[in-house]
Amino acid sequence: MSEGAGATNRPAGRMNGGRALAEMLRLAEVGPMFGMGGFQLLPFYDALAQLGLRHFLINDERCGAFAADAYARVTNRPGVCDGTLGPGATNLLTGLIEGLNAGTPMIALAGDTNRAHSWKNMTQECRQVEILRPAVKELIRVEQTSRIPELLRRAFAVATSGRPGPVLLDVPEDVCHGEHDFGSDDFAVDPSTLSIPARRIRPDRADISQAAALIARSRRPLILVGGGIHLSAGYQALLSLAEAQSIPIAHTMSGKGAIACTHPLSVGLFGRYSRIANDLIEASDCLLVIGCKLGEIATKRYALPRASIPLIHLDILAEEIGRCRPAAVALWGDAKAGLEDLCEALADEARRARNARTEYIAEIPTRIAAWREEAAPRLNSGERPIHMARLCRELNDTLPADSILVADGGFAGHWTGLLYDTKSPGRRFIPDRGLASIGYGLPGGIGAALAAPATPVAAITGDGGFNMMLGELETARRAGIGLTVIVVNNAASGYVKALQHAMFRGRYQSCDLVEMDYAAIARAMGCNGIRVEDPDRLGGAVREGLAERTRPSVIDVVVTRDPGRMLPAVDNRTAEIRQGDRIA
Ligand SMILES: Cc1ncc(C[n+]2csc(CCOP(=O)(O)OP(=O)(O)O)c2C)c(N)n1
Ligand SMILES: [Mg+2]
Repeated sequence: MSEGAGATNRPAGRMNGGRALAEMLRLAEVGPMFGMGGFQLLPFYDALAQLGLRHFLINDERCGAFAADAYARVTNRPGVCDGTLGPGATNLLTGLIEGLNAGTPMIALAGDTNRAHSWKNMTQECRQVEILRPAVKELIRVEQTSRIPELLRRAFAVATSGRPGPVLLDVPEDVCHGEHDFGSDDFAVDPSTLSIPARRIRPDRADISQAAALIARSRRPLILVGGGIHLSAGYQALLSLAEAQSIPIAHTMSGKGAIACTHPLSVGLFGRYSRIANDLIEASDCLLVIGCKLGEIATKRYALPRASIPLIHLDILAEEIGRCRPAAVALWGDAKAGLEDLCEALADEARRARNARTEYIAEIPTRIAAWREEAAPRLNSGERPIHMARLCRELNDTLPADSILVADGGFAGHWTGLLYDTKSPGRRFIPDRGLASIGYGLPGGIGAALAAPATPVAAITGDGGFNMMLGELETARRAGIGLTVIVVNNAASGYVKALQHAMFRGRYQSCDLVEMDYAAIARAMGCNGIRVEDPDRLGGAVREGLAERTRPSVIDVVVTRDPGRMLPAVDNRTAEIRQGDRIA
């Protein structure tokens, strides 16, 4: 193990478990942490104060986990969150599963009962270890104060290796409050485990040759990229392969930013909603799937791609390959490493390949232009209530190239997934597609804004998702961040309402919300609040929000209430589309 930068900075001597936790996190140079205290972890909180580490009280531990997840996605360093015994720990659950499914490196701490009294109906006690275990990549129960540094070291190694994920340290009260004489060697930190990607593996050479041969033979190859490209930071390798071989790139919601959406080889989102990418998939003769699970949304509920199209599947998790579609060639390895190897294996072919694919590549601007023309009335719509496509276009026009957009689970994520354009490669569009919970937008925006204080950060969320998390506006204000929250106000649990419209002939149940003025609510909470009903005012409102650097802004956007016009396009789960519905 490398000595690391912190080697001279290690503590030694008698200290309690909470202090040992905080010292290790200090040495690991973690960023701001998110949690809510309780008796069990108070020595940890005390140590945070003494060491001057940043920790934010959050109003719901789920939000702490969401904020830590977004922090990690922006910085590539593990996000840290904590919850106290019982309800604090169980509230972490949803956020941890988001991180588990999305491959986000996270360290979570949960206080647990004093073992002298466990199972005697202690207040807040529950079987939290069993509840949380399947929600994380590894759950480590800490049984001795003396082992805290070692097990936290293990937590970082697990969180950042392979497909990254959250690791939970379950810390009994007596372990946290108990003391031990530590030596400075106990606090060794392995710097190579503190950020992702940690330790790359390369696919097998023979498999690379096979994949290269398949690509070389193909006339219409297409790259389908998922969130794994961000975890691997494989942007340059992806671009090199695509440009050298003339292979267009389509992305999932999580994979957006693999290549700038504005790049000529980007064909946009594929799956449930698509501009031109689904058509290109259907016409392809070789699909190269990179860091992508090919789950329900990416495959339009397993309708895409046709089984006859050979598929090369590159993934860091061997068991993910072929799960939903058999792979003609399985490449087990890191995305960047695998793309570099493919690029090298195909280098001699590059000129011939580009020549052979000239007509294929020339189709793309034509197809995009046709799509743009067809979509123009929506993208430029002046209608009131505001059209979602117009909102997305205004975001494209207004958000600077280096800005980050966090997108919540409802229409906010699906519409921007389809229509929002990143202008440079990188993780600048952050949707919570791991578990697709609503409510991620605001806390995710907090995590992203704290991770990139100099960067313009906006979060787009539904009104339902915002209602769920309203309390975190207080957190955002207390943190003094210039986060811009865009509320897609359709006075409904809109996706549900749209599905009830399409599938149940408008028999609506439990999908309407009270019409609220979220700008007024924001102002009452000491934030900037702007309500926008006129689409021509959207750009100015977003610019005003971004200009606020020390307090959050809420832009309440009144969008369509008509459930027949809410979906970005036909959702192929709905069998029936009625006359008058817009099917994008
Ligand atoms: C925690 C959670 N509950 C339920 C759902 C199912 N769901 C998906 S979209 C949606 C509608 C959410 O309403 P809102 O946040 O207002 O977004 P809208 O669809 O109206 O844009 C719901 C309930 C979910 N994804 N997450
Ligand atoms: Mg809504």
